Amino acid sequence: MRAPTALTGHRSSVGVLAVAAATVAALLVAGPLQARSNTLPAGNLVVNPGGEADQPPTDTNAVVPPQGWTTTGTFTSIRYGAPDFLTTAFAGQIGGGNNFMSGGKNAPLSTATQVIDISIAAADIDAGGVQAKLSAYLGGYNSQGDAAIVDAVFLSATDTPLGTVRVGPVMPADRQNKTTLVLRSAMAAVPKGTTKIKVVLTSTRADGTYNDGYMDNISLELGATPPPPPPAAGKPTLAAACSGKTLVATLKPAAGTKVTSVTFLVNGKLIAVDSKAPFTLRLKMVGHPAYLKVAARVRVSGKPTLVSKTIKPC
Ligand SMILES: [Ca+2]
Ligand SMILES: [Ca+2]
Repeated sequence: MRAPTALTGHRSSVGVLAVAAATVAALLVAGPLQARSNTLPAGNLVVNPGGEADQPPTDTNAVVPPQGWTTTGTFTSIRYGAPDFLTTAFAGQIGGGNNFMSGGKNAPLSTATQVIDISIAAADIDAGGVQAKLSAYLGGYNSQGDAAIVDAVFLSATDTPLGTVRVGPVMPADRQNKTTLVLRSAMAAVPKGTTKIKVVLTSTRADGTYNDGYMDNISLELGATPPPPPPAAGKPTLAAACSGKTLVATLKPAAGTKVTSVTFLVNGKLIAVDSKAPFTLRLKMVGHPAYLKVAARVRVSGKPTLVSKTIKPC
């Protein structure tokens, strides 16, 4: 913990040299969104998602609330390359532009809030067909426990919260005690009745005087919910046995599947087609070779499947 007197109180007397090496850590990335329907707004819906609309001075004690956001505490845009903060080299690695955002000077808790109107997509949302992807680069300073989170809160037309999706926090252990940002992303179904999404950036101070919960490139996108995968159909089973000198082969459909027709083959030769359950082949054993390969070609929900069995002749 730092004394509350230093102007930029996050500075450690011993840790400054460890700051330079910025590492892009292992990413936890959700999959791509499906193609959008016509009513879904395209691309990142967040305004000024990375502080690029702002002109913060190099004096990091300045508090420059990012445009497009309603802030509390000392939430601010900061220039990459400001002494003892994230470097311009790191900004280049993540497409961070000129600025990032932070909890700022002195406040233990700083927030920035933006409400996004998505009522244009209400019909798709109410049909249950929309998902949201939230992502952000999040991090902090050296080994300090200051951290940032981003929430997207789904709101009804009357501002009732219907659900939340969150990314972060990225704790010191998640960033190897380095001054850096790590990409985090998450997906969630947009609840029916949602007409707005409130995006809340929260920086929380744990150490020192400066609130070093850092973030950049906040992104919120909407996409169509992908169709559920078809249920994995079980395989039908083929039983073959002798009844006297007659071979009896029976095709048993897997549970929950609908078999419409079965074609029985013996040693590759089509013998019979049965389109009514029970699916059975009865074959008198006259002059067959030492072994028989009995096969059934089955159509399960329109998809062809082959099952076979090798038996001794009766
Ligand atoms: Ca701090
Ligand atoms: Ca930026």
